[in-house]
Parts: sequence; C-alpha cells; structure tokens
Amino acid sequence: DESTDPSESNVAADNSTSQMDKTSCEVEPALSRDLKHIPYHYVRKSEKELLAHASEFYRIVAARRTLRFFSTDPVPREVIREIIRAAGTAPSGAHTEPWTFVAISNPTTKLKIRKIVEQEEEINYKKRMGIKWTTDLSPLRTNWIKEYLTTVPYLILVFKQTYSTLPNGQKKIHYYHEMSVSIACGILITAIQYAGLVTLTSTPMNCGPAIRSLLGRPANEKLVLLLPVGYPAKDATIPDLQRKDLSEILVEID
Ligand code: IYR
Repeated sequence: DESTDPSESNVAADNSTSQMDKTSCEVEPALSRDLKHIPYHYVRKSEKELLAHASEFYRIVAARRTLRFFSTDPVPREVIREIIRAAGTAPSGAHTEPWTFVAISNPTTKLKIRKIVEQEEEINYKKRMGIKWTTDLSPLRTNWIKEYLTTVPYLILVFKQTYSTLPNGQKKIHYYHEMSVSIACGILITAIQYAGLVTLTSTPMNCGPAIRSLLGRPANEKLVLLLPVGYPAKDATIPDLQRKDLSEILVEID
C-alpha cells in the first residue's frame, strides 16, 4: 500500500491511464481546477524571539515520556477534540488529509479493544516477536497485559485512509498517505504533551483488522496508532532513559 509514494515507485509511468474515467477519458484534479491562490499573511519575529520560541518548544517536548501507568481521572472531551483538531492540521500529499481519528471513552468499547490487543500481543510476545526482540524489550518491562487500555479516560486511534472515493464515485488517490499520517501522529503526540496530558505510542501488531471492524471503519482505513490518553497514575514509573545529544543527531554542513 506504499505505491502512492512517487519516490519509491514508477507512479509517473502508470498514472496517466489509471486515473482516466473510462467513459469520458477526461482527467479532473481532485481539488478544484480553479483553486484560488491568496496572499499569505506572516508576522516576522526577531532572531531573539525565534530562539526564545525554539528553546521553549524544546523544553516542552523534552519533558514528554511514554507512560504505561495511567489514572482513571476523566479528561474533558473538549481537550481531546482540540488535540485532534491540531493533528488534523498536518501537511498531506496533495492536501488529501488521509486520516481518521477515533476517540473512545465508552468503557465497553475500551474493554473490547483491550481483549483484542491482549489476545494478539500474547501471541506476539510468545511466538511472533522472537527471542532477540523480546530480549531487547525486556529492560522496558512491557508485556501483553495492557491494563491502561481500560483505565485511561480516552483511547485515540489513528487510521490512515489508503485512498478515498470522490462524490462522483471516482477513486481519489492519497499520495504519501503513510508519511502524511505519520506527521499527523507526531503533531497529535506533541499536542497531548503541550495540553498537559500523557500518552503511550502504541502500534498493536496484528490487531488492525479486528479493531477496524469493531469500530465499523471502512476497508480503505488501516489502523496505524493507538494512543491511551489521560493523566499519569500517582505511582507511575518510567525507565531511566537518556536521549542522544544534539551532536549525535545533527550534521551541519555550512
Ligand atoms: N507492541 C508490543 C511490543 C513492543 C514493541 C516495541 I519495538 C516497544 O518499544 C514496546 C513494546 C507492546 O505494546 O507491548
């Protein structure tokens, strides 16, 4: 399903015929043909302000940690909605906005998701992942029991729309849907942190189809991320990990 990435395939070669309407043989852009281009309003900051904002943002995101122990305290629905609104501002291939966010507060649905995830994860840990992977993970003390899936006030599930259907019935190609949704996920996680809540970046292996049908999502949508969102438990612990220094991740070419 990565065939919408022109850098990795010969899209240019086969695109001309695949998009043609069989009856009219006319190609229409998915966006309006007479899309207006309007002035961009921008207020420039001083260099001092730029650095102050960049440093402040670093301070905020550097405080983010993956949490595995959550409080049952409720979170206002409006906060979750604003966080998802932020994620939906991500750039996307040809402005296709190829994402669907499902926010779950219903306890029965959370329990059903927990059952699906724990059943698959037990097989993942015992069979699919293998000795190397489970050994590499062991310092993080994870396992297939995912209590947080039922303790958190909200689960946010991110689906990528691999394509969609235009009002005229034609298929709309979602270029770079993988990268577009990945960027939206980054903004989502950052928005959760900025709002003052915590989450756990989870991508449950082999659970996508079962969760998709549980939630009644269509076949063009694939589950990419499952985020429990809430407050940390009072006694929450985190692994004492350090991040790479800037000098280890940055190469400057002047
Ligand atoms: N998906 C499993 C296993 C897991 C894999 C990696 I890589 C992690 O960084 C953490 C967990 C789970 O959620 O337990």
